[in-house]
Amino acid sequence: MPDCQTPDFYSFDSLLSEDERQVRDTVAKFVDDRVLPIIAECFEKERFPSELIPEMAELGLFGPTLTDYGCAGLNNVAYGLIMQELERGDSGVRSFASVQSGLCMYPIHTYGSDEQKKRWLPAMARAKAIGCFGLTEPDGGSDPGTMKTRAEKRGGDWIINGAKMWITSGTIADVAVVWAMTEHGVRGFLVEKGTPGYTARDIPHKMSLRASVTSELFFDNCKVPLSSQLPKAEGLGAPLSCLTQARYGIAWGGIGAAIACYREALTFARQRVLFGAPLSHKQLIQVRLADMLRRITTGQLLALQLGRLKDQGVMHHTQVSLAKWNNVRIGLDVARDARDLLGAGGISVECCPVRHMLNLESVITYEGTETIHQLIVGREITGTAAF
Ligand code: TGC
Ligand code: FAD
Repeated sequence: MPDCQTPDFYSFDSLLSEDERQVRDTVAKFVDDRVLPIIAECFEKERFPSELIPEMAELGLFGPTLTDYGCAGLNNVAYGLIMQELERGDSGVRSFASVQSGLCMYPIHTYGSDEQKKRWLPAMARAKAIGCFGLTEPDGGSDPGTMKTRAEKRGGDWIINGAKMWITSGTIADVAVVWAMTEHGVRGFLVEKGTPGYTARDIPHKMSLRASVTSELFFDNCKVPLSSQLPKAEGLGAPLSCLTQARYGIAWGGIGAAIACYREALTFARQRVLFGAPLSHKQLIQVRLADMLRRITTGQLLALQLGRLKDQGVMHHTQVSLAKWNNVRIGLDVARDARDLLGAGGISVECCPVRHMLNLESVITYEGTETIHQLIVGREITGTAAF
């Protein structure tokens, strides 16, 4: 019998290894026990639940696909399942893990010097050091190749000037992975909290990702040693390769959010009696639930195949674009429909769909907007960039 509850309509579970299932179930339990009881209040009070960070580190959720330096060396499917479960809890919790792993530990592991790796990676895996990733600028995030932040070599130092905006974990980060234009093109730098000329400030009044820290970073003649440059990162391709890691995780995360909303809508439809029968007996409600299940099922299988390609080392970043676009769209559409299906109660943060719906408005914008991913796929099809 196909499982419509979990949901696992196409025996997705049977396509996973025992290890992958175990990782997923461990994180699912963490989300059920530790995230779900507090997350609505965090969202309402605009508070990131930083008390969960040590436990997430204990579970090995930071840099889990990396090797050595205290990282677990899991495969990419297991990593995707972690992201799915975290986002079933909240996009803000998944965001924190994405940034720490895909946007900070990954570039240090891939582009860093031995000293940088030894200094930061074990600490970041244990969450003794928190990272943020500064690429987007106030004048426009979709076209990072035109960034205005500059790094200039002066004697034995780099001098950084500019600003970054909408940076997840900015004010709580011990180290910022900052991308700046130099005379030789884009380069990456590790800027430590407390460096003179570097400040961070939170962006308040967000109606989305309220359980996540989002900040602005300012660099005013910020002097960092030459050794703070990521030596192997040359050109825009380096930060874009980090985005590929985070976008991959988001493709799984969108399904996690959709699953949470679908389950709540299904429970409600069974319990709510209107016009003499449970809502779930009405044709139009069944169509809506079936449509949610259809979206989730296709998104699960797409994410899994993407993960298998990544594990085989043959995944292309345009495939990640298609999956990020598709699966975040699924999450957002399911969340909006579930919100409506719950009626007036659906506008309360006591029900999860409105929180997921609002969160996913950020997720569909960050890591490349939906339009940018459509244009990336369009370029792949036609060979012409139409950005
Ligand atoms: P383009 O010519 O396409 O690329 C320059 C070089 O990079 C290579 N490349 C990639 N490599 C790896 N992964 C990718 N995804 C890559 N995309 C491109 C490319 O092959 C080329 O290499 P080479 O050797 O030929 O030089 O560059 P472009 O300037 O035309 O840009 C194209 C475009 C629009 C796709 C790119 O700028 C883009 O992706 N824009 C969107 C920016 C974005 O997504 N920003 C996200 C900021 S971080 C964030 O949002 C974090 S949210 C965190 C959270 O989860 O909380
Ligand atoms: P713009 O680039 O100004 O785009 C505006 C609109 O124009 C969009 O609808 C876009 O799709 C559309 N558009 C753009 N180009 C084209 C085109 N060629 N044709 C047609 N339409 C186009 N960034 C980081 O670097 N690090 C982070 O940690 C981070 N965290 C974030 C957290 C949150 C909560 C949010 C909301 C954003 C975060 N971002 C982060 C920034 C995010 O990556 C950018 O918001 C995103 O890349 C879009 O940039 P923008 O907001 O400047 O929009």
